[in-house]
This record gives sequence, C-alpha cells and structure tokens, in this order.
Amino acid sequence: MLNLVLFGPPGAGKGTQAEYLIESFGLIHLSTGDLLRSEIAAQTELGNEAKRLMDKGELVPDEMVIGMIKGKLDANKDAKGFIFDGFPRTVDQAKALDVLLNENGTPVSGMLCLQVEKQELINRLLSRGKISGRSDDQNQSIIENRIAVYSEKTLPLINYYEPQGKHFDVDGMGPIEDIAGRLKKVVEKL
Ligand code: B4P
Repeated sequence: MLNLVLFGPPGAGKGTQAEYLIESFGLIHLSTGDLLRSEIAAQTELGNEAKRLMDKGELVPDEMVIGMIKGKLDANKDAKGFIFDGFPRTVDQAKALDVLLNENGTPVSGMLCLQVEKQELINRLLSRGKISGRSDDQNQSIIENRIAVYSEKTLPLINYYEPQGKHFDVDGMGPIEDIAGRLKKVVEKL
C-alpha cells in the first residue's frame, strides 16, 4: 500500500497536485479541508464549529479531523493507498495517523513537502479567493495568520518524519505540470 502525506503551507498546491498523484498512482484522496467544507455546507454541528475557526485561519481541534479520517479509512479498507492532503497538521495528528494505519499494517510511505515562497503563497490564495468565495482566502491578514499557524504548529512535523527517513522536499514553484513531474519522480522511488 502507498500512503502519501502531501505537505506544505496554505497555497502550496496540495489540492492541485493531489489530482495528478491520484491519476498516476490510483490512490484515494483524503483532504481534511474538503471534508470540513462539506460539513460546513451541510450545516452540521461539526461544520458550524469548524467554520468559526477556519474563518479566522486557525486549525480545528485534532479530535475533529482524526475522527473524520478514521471514518474514511474504515470505509475504504480495499484501497491501494491514500493521499493525505492537509492532514496531519500537528504532531498529535501524525501520531494518531500512525496508530490508525498500523491497525491495518500499512505505514506512511513518505511525506512530500512542497516548498513555495511566502509572497507566492499569498498571491495564489488571494487570486483563488476572487473566484472560489472561500472566506479564508479573501483577506490578506487571515492568509498571513494561516501561514503563521503553519510555521508554529505544522512545520514541526518535519522533525517527526525526518528521523524515519520519510521526509522529501519538492520545489513547488513554477508550472503545475513541472511540479507534478517532480513529485512523481519522488513517489516512484518510494
Ligand atoms: P485546506 O483546505 O487544507 O487549505 P490550504 O492549506 O489553504 O491549502 P489548499 O490545499 O486549499 O490550497 P492549495 O495549496 O492546493 O485547509 C483549510 C482550513 O481547514 C485550514 O486553514 C484549517 O482551518 C482547516 N483544516 C484543514 N485540515 C486541518 C487539519 N488537519 N487540522 C486542523 N485544521 C484543519 O492551492 C492554492 C491555490 O494555488 C489554488 O487556487 C491553485 O489553483 C493555486 N496553485 C497551485 N499550484 C500552483 C502553481 N504551481 N502556480 C500557480 N498557482 C498554483
């Protein structure tokens, strides 16, 4: 089984590149951002609580996203593997993912870290905000808070995967197809 963690700051291109990886490797895409936005659209209790935090650029509680991922893993027991997009985002989420995957004897294969300059991240998210209607993409100070939360709470995950030999940096600047080619080369070696 191939289990990929697609990692990087907000706007690094995780959602975009996940589409190429699905096509190349036939994996199931699990984006916690997309799952949370479905809950918001359905106006569930979980969705309403998530919206309050996401609109400020803060992370939602670990238990919330871990529960959603567990449900999806249980529902896809025959999968060839998964792309985890935007998850894990904290060290506690990474530990919980290891426990969930180890129950099936299928560890994380690699963590692919997209590297993009800060001004490029802000430009990408502001342009998406103009067309997507995503409230967390509309305002530069919320975007900057998301990037700050990433540096404080999510970036330390590199120190979790690096000693396991699972951390791979990939240049996330430039044309989308070129980045997809770089990612594919790394995944083929896993
Ligand atoms: P996400 O939905 O994961 O949003 P994101 O980090 O902003 O990245 P996204 O995947 O959408 O953007 P992408 O890089 O693909 O999370 C939203 C919120 O949900 C979080 O802030 C948090 O509150 C909450 N959340 C989600 N998961 C959580 C978790 N595990 N724990 C706690 N809270 C959680 O792309 C951005 C844009 O760039 C796109 O418009 C794309 O078209 C463009 N783009 C991509 N590649 C490009 C390139 N090479 N050149 C030019 N543009 C490019």
